[in-house]
Amino acid sequence: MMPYGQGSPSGARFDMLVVGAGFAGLYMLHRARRDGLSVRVLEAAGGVGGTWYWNRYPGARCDVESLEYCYQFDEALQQEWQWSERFATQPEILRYANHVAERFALRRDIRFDTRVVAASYADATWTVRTDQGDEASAQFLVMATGCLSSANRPAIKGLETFAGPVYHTGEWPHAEPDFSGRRVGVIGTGSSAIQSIPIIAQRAKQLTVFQRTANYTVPAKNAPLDPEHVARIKSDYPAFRARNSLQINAFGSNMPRSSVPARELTAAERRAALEARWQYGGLFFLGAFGDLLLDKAANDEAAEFVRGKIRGIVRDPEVARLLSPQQVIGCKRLCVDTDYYATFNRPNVRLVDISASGIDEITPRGARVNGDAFELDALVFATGFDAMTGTLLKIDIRGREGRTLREAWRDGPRTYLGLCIAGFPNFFTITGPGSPSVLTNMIVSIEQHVDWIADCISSLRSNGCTSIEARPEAQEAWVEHVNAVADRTLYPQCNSWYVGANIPGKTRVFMPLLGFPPYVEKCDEVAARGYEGFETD
Ligand code: NA7
Repeated sequence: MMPYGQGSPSGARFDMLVVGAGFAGLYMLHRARRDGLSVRVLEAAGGVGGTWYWNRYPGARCDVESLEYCYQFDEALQQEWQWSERFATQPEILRYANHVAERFALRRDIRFDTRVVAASYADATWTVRTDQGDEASAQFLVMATGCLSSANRPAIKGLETFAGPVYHTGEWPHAEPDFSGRRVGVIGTGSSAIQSIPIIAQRAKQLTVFQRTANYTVPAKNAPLDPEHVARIKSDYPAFRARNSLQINAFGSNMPRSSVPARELTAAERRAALEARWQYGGLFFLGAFGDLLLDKAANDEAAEFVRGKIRGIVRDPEVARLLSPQQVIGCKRLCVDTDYYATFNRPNVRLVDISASGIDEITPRGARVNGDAFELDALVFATGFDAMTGTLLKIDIRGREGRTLREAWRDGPRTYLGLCIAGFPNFFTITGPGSPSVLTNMIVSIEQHVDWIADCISSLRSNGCTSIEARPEAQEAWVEHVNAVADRTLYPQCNSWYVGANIPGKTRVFMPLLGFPPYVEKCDEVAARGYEGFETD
């Protein structure tokens, strides 16, 4: 058996156990340790970084600007770290995560290569079992397991017979596959596919893209960061952060969402607004109108604008038609790309429409669709994740009286504030379902959750309490609130991973909560009212 971190025996007891050493787990460890708690982090991977450890596929990059996609809890850290591009690449973000781990001496309290398989609560203690066959226990258990950390590997007939290598973008090998001279197939056209396809197309002899649903993507307009822009931001970084935290998605104050609804603009003004944001690049496109995600007519106009761009870029009209999405724009996560549509003008790239009935089967030499055979040497699944709940439900989590999380969430996830679950005392989820999480700059949401959890534990301790648990009625009201907010928007209309539609059999529920600023206000208010909606003991 391996020790838990340096010098700690297996089976040891801590104040807090944290599952995951991505950005959430790293900051939770730092903050809880600073508050005087004994903490251990258990991490399945061989290093820190979470999402950015696993998603090493070619072209992987963040779609939130690098000056915002980083911690703000330490002014010296945010001043000293130098980002090189507007949107950081995966290797640069992973270097940053390692820098943070080094700078705050975090590794000594992290046990790597250790997957948590079970966690159960009894006698005011959480006991966690790992795939290394040992256990540890703690008063508090914090799940920092990420929202997109369980790869979705669809069961396609014959897959096991394929003669070549099979990859998943979310579990990319450390040794970069060599696609030169190879015929590569990519399944999926979500964000991971849209980032990797232009690069794979440059490396492979031939690239075949199997598309089930066309997706909207806007240009990143990525570029090296201008030192003057960086200096301006860094001259008052806290003020920049404060402006961003007032945005609905907790980022993007440099190009805020318009407050003007589309119907109050002339046709020429609407087009100019969309064109300006297309040229600016990135997710800001969705902020062109105040009601872009509220009003179908406003949304239709933005969607048609993108389809017009596709027709202008892609030379073959039939390929342009197939690449043109028909659903509401933005209700599946908008993608941000570099040269995605133009890649389909390359002679070595072909698009296969599988919207009617999917891939019939994988054979040793390729894939068969509608009776047509496509010869392939390597297969890339860019098929996404069992988002937000997948990783939590894979672990056998048992709360009071042995009740399992799987049972508690049979009809979809139910939480109070996306932080706690009735029946699961002293158990916290960082960026859990029911919190703004994936609709925001994740690092901002992570810091807000970690600080809330740490403050909550400090408050419990100073009041002589040992446990906290969400009340069922507060949880029910919260679930209703999350749904009511989503139902006022166009978000629930698509078959997105936000509603779990990408996973066969998953209960359809809109999982994240829209609106960072009111959410923060609510969390602060709950705390100020002595943890309203919670039972403390
Ligand atoms: P996504 O966005 O979930 O995309 C997955 C893609 O894979 C999407 O095009 C899916 O089509 C497709 N897919 C999923 N299952 C299948 C099957 N069985 N057959 C064919 N195609 C399939 O995952 P990503 O990794 O690209 O991005 C995840 C997030 O990471 C992204 O939103 C950013 O926040 C960063 P569908 O649309 O379901 O028809």
